[in-house]
Amino acid sequence: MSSPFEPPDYYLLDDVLTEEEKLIRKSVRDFVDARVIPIIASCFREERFPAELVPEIAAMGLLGANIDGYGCAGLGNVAYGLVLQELERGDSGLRSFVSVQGALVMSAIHELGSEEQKERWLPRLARGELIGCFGLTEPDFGSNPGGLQTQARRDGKHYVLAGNKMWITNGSIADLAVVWAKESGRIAGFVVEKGTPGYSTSLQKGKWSLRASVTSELHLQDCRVPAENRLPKAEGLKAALSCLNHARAGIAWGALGGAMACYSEALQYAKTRIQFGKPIAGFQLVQAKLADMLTEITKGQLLAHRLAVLRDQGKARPEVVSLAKRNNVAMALEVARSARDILGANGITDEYCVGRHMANLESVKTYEGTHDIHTLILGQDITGIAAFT
Ligand code: TGC
Ligand code: FAD
Repeated sequence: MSSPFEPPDYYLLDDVLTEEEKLIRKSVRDFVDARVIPIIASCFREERFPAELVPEIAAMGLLGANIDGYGCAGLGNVAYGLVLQELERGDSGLRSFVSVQGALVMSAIHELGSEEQKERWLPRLARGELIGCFGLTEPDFGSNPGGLQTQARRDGKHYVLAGNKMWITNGSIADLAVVWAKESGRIAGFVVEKGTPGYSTSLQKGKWSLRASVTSELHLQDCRVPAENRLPKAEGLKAALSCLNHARAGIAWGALGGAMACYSEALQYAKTRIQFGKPIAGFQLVQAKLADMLTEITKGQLLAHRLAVLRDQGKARPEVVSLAKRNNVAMALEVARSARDILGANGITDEYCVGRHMANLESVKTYEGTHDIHTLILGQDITGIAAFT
C-alpha cells in the first residue's frame, strides 16, 4: 500500500518561504491528502475527472490564484507554484484543470480582454461557477499553431467560426472556450460560450495518460459568436503564444509535485521491501537511483523557485520559462520511471502512485510545447538561429 507523503527538502528551501507561502502549501497538501488521494486511483481507473472537487478548489481560492482583482487571490508566483506542486502531487489531471482555468483561460481574458469582458467572466471563473477551456491545438497543427485552419468571418454583429480543435483539456465540461481562429489570415481570439449554435464538443476516450482529466475535441460549424466576445487584444500568433508562458511556468512547479510523490513512495518502499535478507534500500544500485532522484528534484526545486521570483519581478523571458518546463518535466518523468523500477512488479499496479504519475507525465512532456520544441526555443535563443523548419 502507498505510504504517507514525505516531501524532500534537501537544500532547506522551506527556509526561504514566507509563512503565508507555507500556510497555503499546507492547506492544499491537506486537501490533497483528505480529498484527492483516497479517490484518485479509482478516478484514473474509471477515466473520470473528479468534478465534485471543483467547488472546494474554488472555495480555497485556487482558480486564477495569481491574478489580482476580479475575485482572485492575487498570490505571488512562489505561492501559486506551491499550489500547483501540491495539486500535481495528487494527480496531473487536477493540476491541469487548475492550470487551464487560471493560467490559460483567466489569464487570456485578464490580459487580452476588455474591462467589460473581465468583469463579466473572471469573478465567475474564480468562483468555479464557470469552467473554461483553451482551444489552440488542431488535428493537423500541434507544435506549429501558426498554421491553424479554424476560420473567423465577420457577419454583422457576429463572427462566424468554422473549424475543429483537438486535445482540449476541460473541453466537454467547459461553459466557455477561448478559441483561436484566423480572421483574414491573422490569428484572433474569441470566447465561445456553451450553447452557442454550431458549437459542440466530443470526449476523447481511450487515453492511458491523464485519465482523470477531461480531454475533448471542439467542433465549430458556422458557429455564430457575438462580436463582443472577440478578445480585443488577442491579435496575432504572438498573443496566442503569450498565454502559454503562465501555464508553462506552472507546469515546471506541478511536475515537481509528481516527482516528489514518486520519490517519497520509492524511498519508503525501498526501506521496507526485503530481498536477499535485507531492505532493498541497502543495495548500492538502489541507493544510486535514490541519490540521482533526490539530486534532480533538488535542482528542479531551486529552478522553479528562482523562476517564480523572476516572474514576480517581471524578468522571466519566455525562453527562461521554456528551460524550466523542459527540465522539470523531463526530470519528473525520469524520477517516475526510476521509482516505478524500485517498486518492481508493485510499481505497475494502481495501489501505488508511481505508475499513474509516470503515465501522466508522458502527456505533460508533450503538452504546452513538447520537450523538443522547448529544446529548439532554447537553441534559437542561444544561437540566434531558428531550427524549427
Ligand atoms: P515565432 O515566429 O517564433 O513567434 C511568433 C511571434 O510570437 C512571439 N513568441 C512569443 N511571445 C510570447 N510568449 C511566447 N512564449 C512566445 N513564443 C513566440 C515571437 O517572438 C514572435 O513575435 P514577433 O514580434 O516576432 O511577431 O512563431 P513560430 O510559428 O515559428 O512558432 C514558434 C514555436 C514553435 C516556438 C511556437 O509555435 C510554439 O511554442 N509551439 C508550441 C505550441 C504549444 O505549446 N501549444 C500549447 C497548446 S495549449 C496546451 O497544450 C494546454 S495543455 C494544458 C493542460 O492540460 O495543462
Ligand atoms: P506534433 O506537433 O505532431 O509533434 C509530434 C512530434 O514531432 C513531437 O515529438 C514533436 O516534438 C516533434 N516535432 C514537431 N515539430 C518539430 C520540429 N520542428 N522539430 C523537431 N521535432 C518536431 N492543446 C490546447 O490547445 N489546449 C489544451 O487544453 C490542450 N490540452 C492537452 C491535453 C493533453 C492530455 C494532451 C496530450 C495535449 C493537449 N493539448 C492541448 C495539445 C498539445 O499542446 C499538443 O499535443 C502539443 O502542442 C504537441 O502537438 P501534437 O500532439 O500535434 O504533436
